[in-house]
Formats: sequence, C-alpha cells, structure tokens
Amino acid sequence: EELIEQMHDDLYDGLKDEIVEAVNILLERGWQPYKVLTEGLVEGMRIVGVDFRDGILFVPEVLLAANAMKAGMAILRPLLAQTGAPKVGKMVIGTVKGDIHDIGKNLVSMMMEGAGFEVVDIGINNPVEDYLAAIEEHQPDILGMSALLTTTMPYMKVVIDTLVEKGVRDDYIVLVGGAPLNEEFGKAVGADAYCRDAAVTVETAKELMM
Ligand code: B1M
Repeated sequence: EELIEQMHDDLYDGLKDEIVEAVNILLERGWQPYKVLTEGLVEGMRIVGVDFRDGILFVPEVLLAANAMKAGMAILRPLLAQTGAPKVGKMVIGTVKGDIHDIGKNLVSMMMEGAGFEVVDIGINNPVEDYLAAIEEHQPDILGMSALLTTTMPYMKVVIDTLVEKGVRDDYIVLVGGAPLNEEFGKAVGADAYCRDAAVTVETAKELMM
C-alpha cells in the first residue's frame, strides 16, 4: 500500500494534517482502525525511533512526529473504544517520575478501553504520591506503569515497594511496560507481569482478572 509508505514519510516529517488525512482515507477504504494504528502510526514511529537513536533526528523533530502521531490516534481512539461491552475492570495508568514519554501509554489506554476496561490515565512524570492518590481515589483492579528510559524504569520498584510497605500491594494487579523493560525486570521489581505491547497488556489484564 503506497499510502502507508507515504504515512511513514509524513510522520517522519511531522506533517500532522497529512497524517490526519491519510488516517481518514484508509478508514474510508475500509481499513480496520487497529490496522491503521499498527501498520501506519506505530510502524512509522518505530522508524523515527531508529533515526533518533542514530543521531539523524533530534528532539524537536521527534516531537513533531509525536504530535502528528497523536493527531492520528485521536481519530482512532473513539473507534477502538466502540465496544458497548460491559466494563470488565478498571485500570489506573501513568508514566513514572522523570519520564515524559506518553505515546505508548496512551496506546495502551486506548486498547484497554477498546477491550472494555475503564481507564484512568494520570499522565506523565508521576511520583509515588500521585500513584497512591489515584488508586485511593479510583480503587482500580489494575495499576499500570510505563517507562521509556533506562534511567526512570527503576522507579517502578519504588512505587511497588511503597505499596508493599503500606500493606496494599496485593490489592492490585500491577502491570509494567515500556520499550527498555523485559520480563526479568518485571519480576525483579515485583510486578505481576511485564507487557510487551498494548495487545499483550489487554490479554494479560484479562487473564489476571479471572
Ligand atoms: Co525519547 N527516548 N527521549 N522522546 N523517544 C527513546 C525512549 C530512546 C529509546 C530513543 C533512542 O535513543 N533510540 C531513548 C532512551 C534511551 C534509554 O533510556 N536507553 C530516548 C531518550 C534518550 C530521550 C531523551 C533523554 C532525549 C534528550 O532529551 N536528550 C528525552 C527524555 C525526556 C524525559 O522523558 N525526561 C526524550 C524525549 C523524547 C520526546 C519528548 C522528543 C519524544 C516523546 C514524546 C511523547 O511521548 N509525547 C520522544 C520519543 C517519541 C521517543 C521514541 C522515538 C519513540 C517512543 C514512542 O512513542 N514509541 C523512542 C525510541 C523508541 O522507543 N523507538 C525514544 C512508540 C510507542 C507506541 O511505543 O512507547 O515502546 P512504546 O510503547 C509500547 C510498549 O513499550 C508498551 O506498549 C506500547 C504500545 O505497544 N508499553 C506499555 C509502553 N508503556 C506501557 C505501559 C504498560 C504496558 C505496556 O502498562 C501496563
């Protein structure tokens, strides 16, 4: 599909209007929202990530790409959430302290909503106090944490250790995710599971809710 390649280029160039247009065209052509998301936006951002790592793209350019991706996601969000199914559970999710990456977290939120979960998104750069306040207020079944930096991912252990100290760790299913994590890390910090991507998060959440 030519349009998909064009989308990757437009995302790379941070062209928000073009991304919005391409998403709408693909939907009109009958593409499933999930397919537009994964093959268009997520794949495009993966390419951006490679060139960011290699020093070909810099923060301002990546921010533009992220903005364009968010504009595309905004169109897909209601479509992915259209389920009408009864709520299967509640999740509080946020990116940990020191970390402002939120695209992956937003994607997880969207997919969880689409699967019938109620999601309370507490945003980025959350110190332990914010997680505690949110779970107290919303009484979720699941606490989700996201980290994209090797320097911020250890903070997940701070949050989980605090839950243990307060004697409430076992009141919640704790799921962690983010590109630099792995299964071993998830175990080491005391999470119930590491989730590789948004789809795996949905599967894991459903499994652990049973
Ligand atoms: Co950042 N950045 N960034 N960045 N950035 C990375 C993460 C990096 C890998 C790039 C690189 O070098 N290749 C690198 C980290 C290196 C490391 O730690 N080892 C990096 C760096 C270094 C930085 C800065 C330090 C750069 C600087 O300032 N010098 C800085 C840090 C700022 C901070 O947080 N304090 C920074 C800033 C930024 C931008 C602001 C420019 C922008 C973020 C915009 C935004 O999020 N609003 C940005 C971006 C966009 C990226 C890359 C290119 C893309 C991340 C992304 O959105 N991916 C990224 C490179 C990469 O990962 N390839 C990079 C798409 C997204 C769909 O995937 O987030 O992995 P992902 O989420 C997946 C899964 O991981 C999982 O499901 C998602 C969907 O399938 N998942 C979860 C994620 N969270 C989950 C939570 C769950 C479950 C699953 O809970 C249950």
